[in-house]
Amino acid sequence: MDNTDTTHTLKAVLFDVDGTLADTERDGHRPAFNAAFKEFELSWNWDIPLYGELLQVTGGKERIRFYIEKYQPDELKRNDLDEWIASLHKTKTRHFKQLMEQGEIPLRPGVKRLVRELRDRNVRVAIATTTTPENVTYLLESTLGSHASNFFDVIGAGDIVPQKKPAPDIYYWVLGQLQLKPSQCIAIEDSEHGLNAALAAGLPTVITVNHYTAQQNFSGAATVLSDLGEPDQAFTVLSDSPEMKDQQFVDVDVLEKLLVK
Ligand code: XBP
Ligand code: MG
Repeated sequence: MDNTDTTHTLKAVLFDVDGTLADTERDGHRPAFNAAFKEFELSWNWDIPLYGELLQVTGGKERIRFYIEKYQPDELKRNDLDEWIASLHKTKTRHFKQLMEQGEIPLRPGVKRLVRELRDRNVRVAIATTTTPENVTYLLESTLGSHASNFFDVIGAGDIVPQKKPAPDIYYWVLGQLQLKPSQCIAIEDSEHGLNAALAAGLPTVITVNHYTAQQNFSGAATVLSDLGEPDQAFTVLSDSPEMKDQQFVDVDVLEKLLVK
């Protein structure tokens, strides 16, 4: 590598939240949606397989609408449909907060270690997610402590951009806030929609798969891993990635290698 070439020095890592920082979808968002449905006296129940199908639509309000269109079309007759969905979703966010406060959803392997290393090595840390901004705070505070949001230089979340992933809008927004080029950054994602959003913004992307995303198409990813790994808990490499040879976990040095690949 040409050490004078600063365009290929890692300046920031942009983390997705749901499924990447923590397994929030199955045991966080899904039960929160179900609790909101109950509070609204709806007989709807999003079980684990159905929620997997619904994850093709990103964003909670958008996901509820998609479900109504497909499975509860009678509700489309409501003349206050938009407001009703917004209110149902607000209730879901309250339940999600309660679940996070119970502290039962841990960060995925390697997340805390890597965030700390990035900060120690002056690589900026950012978030790019479709989830509601409050949810990011709830998760970070329940896992990293009450000042956790301060560890992140930029937090891009929810409705601040017109289009959610797989559109690249949220990544463009975060890159704009960081005032960095995509060639100076790496995205970490868990899903095909997330990968497509990051790639469309020009970002090299590391995938850490989970229960819902393991079978998805990750072509174009810099590498596909089981998780970020820990020194005593090696990741599994799921793609053909020479940079990952002899590597047990993701650290700043290996991210630098992925940047120039
Ligand atoms: C996450 C999402 C979110 C959550 C729910 O996608 O799609 O909608 O499921 O959050 P990604 P809200 O990980 O790609 O950002 O209900 O707050 O929208
Ligand atoms: Mg995700």
